[in-house]
Amino acid sequence: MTKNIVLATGNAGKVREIQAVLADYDIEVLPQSQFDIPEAIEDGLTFVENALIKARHASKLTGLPAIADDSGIEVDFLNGQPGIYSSRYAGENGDNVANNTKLLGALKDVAKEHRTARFQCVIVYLRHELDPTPIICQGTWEGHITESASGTQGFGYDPLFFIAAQNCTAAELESETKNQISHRGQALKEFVKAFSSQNNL
Ligand code: ITT
Repeated sequence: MTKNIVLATGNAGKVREIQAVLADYDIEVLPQSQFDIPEAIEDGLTFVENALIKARHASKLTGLPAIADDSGIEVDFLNGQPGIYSSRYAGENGDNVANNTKLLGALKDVAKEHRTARFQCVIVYLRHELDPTPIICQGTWEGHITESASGTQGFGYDPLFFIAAQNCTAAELESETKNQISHRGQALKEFVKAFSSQNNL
């Protein structure tokens, strides 16, 4: 039987990617925009805490199982910032262009070998609001920050995130390729494994 799960994110880029990966499974992923859910207060200090907060909030308000994604980019030259604050790096409204402009400015004149960075993603699944054994999966994607934006696919920092193995930015990848290799793709693969075994699929 198809399982209805609320997807606890207001980020359209995440919704696209998570729905695309989970489309192959017997899971109906319902974006939280279909429900009248106010934003959760993300006051955790880790991706894990924030993902749990968002999943619990959505599950509480819908009565459904919930998946949440908390993710961000760690830049080594900036001692791991913006990290959990990635969406709010240039201000509370989460403006991608402003975030990218701020990041390029922070790395102005920094040599390529010092521009290393990685995307982190934590996916959390709760069977219900008070689930004491959440499924928690993590993915990491290594790259470096370019000196200018390139590409139109994806979202967020993708136009600045260069992956040596693909010789292009994440925003220049086909969405299927990004979903196979990205931090989110890796975390979702783990999630599918754990979810399948929990549900005897
Ligand atoms: P929700 O909390 O509603 O899920 P959000 O965008 O605020 O949406 P996060 O707090 O997890 O989510 O912040 C993640 C930010 O990290 C996101 O807004 C991007 O700026 C960046 N990010 C995460 N994954 C990314 C990806 O695959 N490509 C580009 N940027 C990404």
